[in-house]
Amino acid sequence: EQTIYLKDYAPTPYRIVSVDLDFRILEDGTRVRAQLTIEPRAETAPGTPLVLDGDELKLDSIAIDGAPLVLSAYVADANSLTIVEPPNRRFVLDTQVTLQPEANTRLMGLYRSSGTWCTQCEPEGFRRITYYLDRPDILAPFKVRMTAPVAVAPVLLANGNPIDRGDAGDGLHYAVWEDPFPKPAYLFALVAGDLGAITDSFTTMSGRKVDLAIYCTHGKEGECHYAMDSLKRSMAWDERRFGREYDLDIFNIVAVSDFNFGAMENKGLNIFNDRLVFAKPETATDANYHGIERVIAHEYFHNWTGNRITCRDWFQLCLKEGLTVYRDQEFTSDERSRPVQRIHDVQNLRTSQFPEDGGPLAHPPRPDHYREINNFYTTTVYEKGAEIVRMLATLLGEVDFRKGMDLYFERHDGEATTIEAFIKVFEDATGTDLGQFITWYLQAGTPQVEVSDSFDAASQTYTLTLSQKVDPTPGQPDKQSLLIPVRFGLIGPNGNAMSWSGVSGGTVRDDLILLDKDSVTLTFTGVANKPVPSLFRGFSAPVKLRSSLTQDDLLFLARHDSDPFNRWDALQTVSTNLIAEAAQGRRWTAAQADALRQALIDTLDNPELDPAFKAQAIAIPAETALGRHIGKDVDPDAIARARHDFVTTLVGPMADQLEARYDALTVPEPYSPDAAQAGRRSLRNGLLTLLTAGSDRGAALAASQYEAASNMTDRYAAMAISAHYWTDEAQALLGDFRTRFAGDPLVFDKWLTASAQAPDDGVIERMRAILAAPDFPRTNPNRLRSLLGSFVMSNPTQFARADGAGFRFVTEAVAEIDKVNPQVASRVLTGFRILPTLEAGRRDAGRAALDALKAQHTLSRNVGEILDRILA
Ligand code: BAL
Ligand code: ZN
Repeated sequence: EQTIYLKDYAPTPYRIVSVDLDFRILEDGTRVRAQLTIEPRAETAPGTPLVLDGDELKLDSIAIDGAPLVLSAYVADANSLTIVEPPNRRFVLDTQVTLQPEANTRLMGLYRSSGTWCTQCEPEGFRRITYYLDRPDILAPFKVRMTAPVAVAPVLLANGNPIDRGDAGDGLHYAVWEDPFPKPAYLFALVAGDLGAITDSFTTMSGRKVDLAIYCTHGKEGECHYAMDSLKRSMAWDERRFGREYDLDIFNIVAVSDFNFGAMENKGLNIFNDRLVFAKPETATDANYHGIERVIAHEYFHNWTGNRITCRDWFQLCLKEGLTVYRDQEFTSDERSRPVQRIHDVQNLRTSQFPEDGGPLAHPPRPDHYREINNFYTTTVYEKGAEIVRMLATLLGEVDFRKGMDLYFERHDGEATTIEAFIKVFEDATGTDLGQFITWYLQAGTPQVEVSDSFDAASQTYTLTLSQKVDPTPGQPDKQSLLIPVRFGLIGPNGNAMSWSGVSGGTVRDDLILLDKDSVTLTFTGVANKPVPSLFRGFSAPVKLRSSLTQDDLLFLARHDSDPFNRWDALQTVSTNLIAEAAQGRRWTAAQADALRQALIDTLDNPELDPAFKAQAIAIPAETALGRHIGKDVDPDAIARARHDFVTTLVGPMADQLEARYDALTVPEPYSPDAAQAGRRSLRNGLLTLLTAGSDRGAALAASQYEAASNMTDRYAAMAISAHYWTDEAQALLGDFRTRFAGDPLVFDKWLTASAQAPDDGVIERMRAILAAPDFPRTNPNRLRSLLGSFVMSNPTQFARADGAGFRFVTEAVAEIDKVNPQVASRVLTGFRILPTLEAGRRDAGRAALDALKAQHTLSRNVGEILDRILA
């Protein structure tokens, strides 16, 4: 199968000057007429063929400048339309194709979701709508006319501004939309359906009024208000923080039920997975509200970082995604709590990106080859991409970072550009050489940083050595040293920050060490006492830190560090070390457990810490996180046992105290999704988790919390905790939840997730039954991911069962899903990336399941690529 290489990039011989589309949308099919104004580039040799992309299109007619083409003038095959000898001047190519949106279960191109016609074009869906140069460096203004039955589709939306609408006879009506901003085809969108809406407006910083609307299924309007509020706050934030104003007079969002991504940033017409729009307290959790706010912001921010400035080719995906994730993380940090958000984002990075970067699917944030671009919408491109932008901001400082961003918007507005151009604006705006820094984009793998230190009391000298190393990754055996920003502080015996009079041996700027070689040794003079170093404050670089700190040092940091991230991380490191060692046969001492217990109690009692932070601080690392920490010959059952023993040891003596705090922690009513209330709920549910995991009192508390809950956050937490620890009440609660919320698909997803995480031996049979039920919506990505994604990513003892039953269940499901929606199938399959970390028996069982998948089925390019990379 064909591999595409970055080094082969070349502009097309022809450009598209403008696009005129006419959609006739009918129940029995959609006819698309495209009039593309095309011209050869100055350097194009006359007679060079024009090759347009196409996928599953049925060509009805083709003409150039009004004259139908004879059969010998063009070739239409499965993936392209070639005009053998186009005119050597500007011309209009006029094609007509017929689509069957009803049959489009891949959800790429034009498809139907609950009766609504909608589109998804990124990355290569537009070629499923019409023949086109379907690549992001082809930018053109679009005009779109849509005709559809007025009864079924009274709402007709596309990008840009509405310029005309009216009656088309025979029960049809039409609308015309025009987008004045040239755009790549991946940002094209249309929606036709019978939808309700809420409307609002936003006045921009220059005083322009923008009409806002969120469209949804009738009856769901009341659940769109938090999304609308998030949108308005996003628009205001981007003006304040980045000076970016919205550029059209209208901004529409549409929520649909069947969607591969979370949402899509189409110009002026964002289309959303409805799980990231709808929220009401009885059915949405605090985490759902948080997710809605974040993704609404993310898609809106793409208007500048993605749409106004787009990517030259798909290798540059993280140019828009990493940067936009950085922007949405900053938005949430400003709107909520910065430290809590940082911990949340780093946990997500460690949970999803680090394992990707350390396994068979590792790739650089800017890859240099792919078989299927859909497989590169990864956490490396998104979340590591965001970390790289964050490091840039750390290295340059806020003022210079903003100068670079301003230059980026000024220099590249309207362009399709590259990572190199992005880095160059920061060099030009600030005079900084970023030649070494760009390696972060080009090199895969998580750096490991080792630390050693020593103190000489006589000379009052403190020596700190930092070394970096990146293990080989697929295709990249040799690694270069990176420029790693290390934010740090030295903490004295009394818990206060220590100063020094001089430092030599490397570059230290204020609280920032630049680790720019394989190893750097810094000598600090004028240091009065032996300090405890606090390194990578705020997680200043996406690395794995191997420090030589003792448990005492770590608990000292947990109490005294002025950096909240490192306080949290110190506690996590202590419990990770103790459980991981126990899983490998070295049990903790009573003194170690006592000291950690006391540190947790002190954290809970500290009036200066906010509840959301406390909830993060008392959390015990997940089994999957412990498996990653151990890294090789992992036996998930041994980890689960060690974790269970450890939590029991830890919680036993403080169960009374935890329960008293649980009882005393009240959350004001009525429900509000704000950060303060959500933080109190998360602490209360964190206490419930500890009590359930480590004592025999949690189960009953969870059951009564489930009954008494007045919001989904508390009800879902009680059920999910019970299922996760498989309490005696778990099955009854799951059963009640299922019937109580029957008919609400997004709540059904929660039930699927909790069900898939049950660790008991019956879980696979129950999941088989769920999937086999005749009414299971097997074409809906949310349902499939809630069940299978949750299972592969967070049920390690059952997914990686020694007898291979978990692996086989998943590969059999993947084979079925692949026929319907390859993107969903390949995403589920990525769960097998853990194979190299497992002990030999489980590893072999996993490979056997993958080998059988490969041997027994005709697989999509999506699944085939992931499979081959894991098996390589
Ligand atoms: N561009 C695809 C969805 C997103 O990242 O916003
Ligand atoms: Zn994005």
